[in-house]
Order: sequence, then C-alpha cells, then structure tokens
Amino acid sequence: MRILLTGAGGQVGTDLIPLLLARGHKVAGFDTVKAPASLPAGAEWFVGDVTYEGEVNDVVRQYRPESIWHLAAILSATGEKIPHKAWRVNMEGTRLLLEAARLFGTRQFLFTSTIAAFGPGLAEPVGNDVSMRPTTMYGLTKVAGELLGEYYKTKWKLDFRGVRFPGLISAVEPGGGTSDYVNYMYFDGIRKGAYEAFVRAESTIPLMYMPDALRALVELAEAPIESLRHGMYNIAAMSPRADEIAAAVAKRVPGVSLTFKSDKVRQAILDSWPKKLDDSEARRDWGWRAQYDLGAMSDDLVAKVRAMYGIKAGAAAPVARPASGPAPSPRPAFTVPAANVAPEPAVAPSSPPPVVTRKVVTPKTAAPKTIAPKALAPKATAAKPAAKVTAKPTPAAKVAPKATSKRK
Ligand code: AKB
Repeated sequence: MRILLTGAGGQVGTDLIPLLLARGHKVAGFDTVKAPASLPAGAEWFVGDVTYEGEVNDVVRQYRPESIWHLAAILSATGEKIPHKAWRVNMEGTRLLLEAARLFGTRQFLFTSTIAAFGPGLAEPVGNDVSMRPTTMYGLTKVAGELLGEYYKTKWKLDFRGVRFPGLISAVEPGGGTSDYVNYMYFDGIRKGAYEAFVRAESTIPLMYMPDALRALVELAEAPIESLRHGMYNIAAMSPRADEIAAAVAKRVPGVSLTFKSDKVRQAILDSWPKKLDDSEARRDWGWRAQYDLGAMSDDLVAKVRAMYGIKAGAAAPVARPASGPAPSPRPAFTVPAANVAPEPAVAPSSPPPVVTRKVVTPKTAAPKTIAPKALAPKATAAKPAAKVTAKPTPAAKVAPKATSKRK
C-alpha cells in the first residue's frame, strides 16, 4: 500500500516508517521539519504544513497515497499553552487532509485519537461508545476529528478508521504530551540518575508500549472493512500508577532516584482522563490484543534507552548532581512504600511476534522514484515550493530528531 504519514518526524512516525517499509509498503512522510538523518532508505519525505490547503493538496496530489495515516497533532500539554494553535493544527489540519483524500481519491484514512478524547466522571473501564466531553483543547479537537472522519465515511464513502491511543512510551522523545512523565522516568532515570515526575505518585492513566501501538495501526489498516463495526476503537495495554512505573525502573536501574511533585495544570489534565479503557470492541472486530505489560515493556525499554545513551547493560544510575553546591553523596536505592506498589504481573508476555497478517516484502534499498515537486498552490497568498527529499540510505537510528510539539 502507498501510505502518507503526517507528522512523520514525531514519536510514532519515527518508529512506524521502518516498520511499514519492512512490511512492503511504500511510505512518504509529511512534516514541517526536514527529513531526519535516520530516515530509512526507500522512504520519501515532503516538507509541508497540514494547516495550509495548498501544501496538503499538493502532497496528496503528487504522492497519490492509497492510505493517509494522520499523526500530526498538537498534544495535550502544549495544547493548553497554545490552544489557538492546537485548534488550527488539529481541526483545520484534519479537515484539510480528509478533504484532500476525497478530492484525490485516497481510499483509506487512519486517524490517531487518544484517551484525552474522553472527559472526567466516566465509569471505568471506559467503553468504546460513551459520552465524550473532554476538558482540554487537545481532547475536544480529537473528538471533532473523529466525528468529521465518520462524516466523510458516511457521506463520501472514505474508509475512515482509527484508534484511541493511550499514553505512548518508547525510546524516542515525545512531543508535548502530558503522559511524557513516563518516558522521562526511563530517559532521565537512566541518563541522569534522577527525575522528578510532575504528577502525584498515585496518578494512573492507560499506557502502551510503542511496538503494540504500531502493531495496532498496522492491524487495523489491514482488517477487512466488513469486520469493522466502528470507525474508532479504544485500544488498551496497561494502567500502572506512577509509583509502580518508578518501581519498575528502579528494579532495573539500581540507585535511581524518582520522585513526584505534582504540577497543577498537567495534573488536572491527567485527572480528567480515564484510568482504564475497555478495548473489547477492538478485540472482537479485528483481533486486537496488547503484548506488553509494565514488566515486559520495562525490560525492553531500559535496554533500548541504555543503548541509545551508550550506557552498558545492568549499569547503576549515575549519581545526579545538583545544579550548585557540593557533590552529592551516593544515594540510597529508590524505595516506595510497599502499600503503594503492586507487583509486576507474574507472567510477562512472551517475546512478541512480529505482525504477520501479510507477507513481508524486503524493502527496496534503491532510492525511490523521485516525484518532481510541482509549484505549490498558494499558502494563503504566498506560494512556497513543497520541499521533497528522498531518503539517504542510512540505517534507522533509535534516536528521534529533536522533538517538536507538532507530532503525535
Ligand atoms: C498526551 O499526553 O497528550 C498524549 C496522549 C495521551 O494522547 N500522549
């Protein structure tokens, strides 16, 4: 399949591109930033902005994707700082992409929604089709995106489908979300030896390890349309408390110091989200099932983050240095009150198999055919040429480019 990924330079896109290529798809990224050095050979890249009609139409007209996977978004924490921009990127960006899909005959549209699309006060676990009254700009724009996609599905027969992602955890810098505290427990815990999470220790939201999230997108995109009884699906994997995550890191990174200091704004965002999602509709319709729990994710992620920072396996945490004053004495090992710690599940999932619902085709190593960039339609009034880059044949790196807030 020919797939166009918006927000392709972000946390999801960075890991998704190599996976899609390995599965024999043709992939092009579309992002405001230039192609990352780690872009695998075989991928194409278009620089452009989802909020400009000319740029959106131009990339869809040139690349002619069979499927658009829409990842670009302003996430929750950044969305509360710059709500007007979140509105523009998340609402206008989604509308323009749906409209370009209609105009240029794109068959399928994959939408990435979120737990943030739900508001407070719902019965847990939160079901697939409940009242959605989010209290953040990010959340309300995602609900609107879901509804608009369903409208295009009914009115224009666009094959619109999507998942509601939990907070996503991976060895790639996240970009402006509230669930980012989880990623930084691993990143800063390993590279600095310490991290103060901006949440209360008992904070709980649904989380998912990136390999599960990517597999969900691939499996949903490949599911036969007749089996899908919904446009949007809850997917779920785990819902650990913040201090349980800290304990999982501490078990693997001796001496790490992970503490909690709740930030009023971000805590309020977290508190408005569900603690647990019911993903039974996705299980029933397309056989969804997460493979990573907290223990399995931590084993894999700690190894990846260590490799990313060049730290050897099993190393103790570095002793965190204060900004000024005397060098610290060695820290006691991280502890949390026993009452606060649930044991990691006794049975960690066995090594997750790759997605195998279709034949894996070896990705081509040759550079793809170059599509000569055409002059762009005007961006408001001024014209800006769509920058098009063909990937250099560099190996996929594990480190994302510097995070921006504009990608999911
Ligand atoms: C965020 O924190 O905003 C995102 C999300 C849960 O959708 N990671």
